Amino acid sequence: MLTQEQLNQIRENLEASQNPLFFFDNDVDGLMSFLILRRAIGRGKGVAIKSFPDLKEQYVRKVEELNPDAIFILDKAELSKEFADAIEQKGIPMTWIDHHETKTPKEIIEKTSYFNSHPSSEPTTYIAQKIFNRQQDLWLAVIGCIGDVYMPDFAEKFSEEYPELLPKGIEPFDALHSSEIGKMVRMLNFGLMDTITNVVTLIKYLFKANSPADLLEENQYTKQLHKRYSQLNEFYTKQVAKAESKFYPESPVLFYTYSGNTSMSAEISNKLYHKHKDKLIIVAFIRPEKVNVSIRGEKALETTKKLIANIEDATGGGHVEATGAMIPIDDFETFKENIKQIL
Ligand SMILES: [Mn+2]
Repeated sequence: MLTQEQLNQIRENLEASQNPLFFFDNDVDGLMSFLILRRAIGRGKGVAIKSFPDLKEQYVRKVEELNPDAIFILDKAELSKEFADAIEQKGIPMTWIDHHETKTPKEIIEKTSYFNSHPSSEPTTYIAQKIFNRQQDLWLAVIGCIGDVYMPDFAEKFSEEYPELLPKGIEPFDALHSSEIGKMVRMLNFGLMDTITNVVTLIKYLFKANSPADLLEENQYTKQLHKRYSQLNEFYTKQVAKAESKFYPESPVLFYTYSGNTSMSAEISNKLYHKHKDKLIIVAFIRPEKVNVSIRGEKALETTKKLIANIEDATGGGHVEATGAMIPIDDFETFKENIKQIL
């Protein structure tokens, strides 16, 4: 975990900025880190990063449009040289807060104030909450941490107040799959998979929301979120059932491919891993040009590195038990061959 001094430094960087711009990873941990910091200082704009694996040059346009005096990058493992160079030239200070192992070269990292909790790897949300320790944001911090399968020390306090949302003593992986907090994580992850207009509306609502009930209750502000959740939850449930129907119980690998309008490999693979803890789970979303893969298992990171080693344009990484990878479609056969090889 970061030291108190490092947390103070981030706080100083935040408070020194009149017009901060936050780039956050497009998932619940990224979103909650942003919300917690934004709510604490009461100013700033947020943009979800959709480029993978790094924050790419295309986002320089956002910087030019919003003209911030400081940039904060949240929960993103990699930063592209093009983006870092362009921002350096503009003279805008960058603060980068993350918890993943990074492959970004040192000379690029040094263009930023870099804070990383790796290898203990507490989620970015956890770091964000520890900067200001605001009790009114505790519920958002719990959602963000559980989204990254991490049980924070402040969960106990939350469980005392909301035992029906997060039973005391529950394991984080079980919390993600069988508690109301887990449902809220999926609601927000699915809410992020919506049109930009709807995502902006959701984020603005969350600037002011006071408690879990403000999300769980259907009202004029949460109507779209609930609608999106039930649509995507149906798709998700179907994909999980389909994956299980194609699965040989004696095989150590559960490999599943799907396509459609929405990529939700992280959610599907999390669920499958929860139900089949002893297997290696590989879920692949096929796009016309590339395949997005989520891998779960005891040795997911080690296996991911092996599976993409001989594929030049593939990228992949993440945590010990949970990774993501991108494979060009032309190399997908090689990737499948590699799966057979490791069996
Ligand atoms: Mn994260």
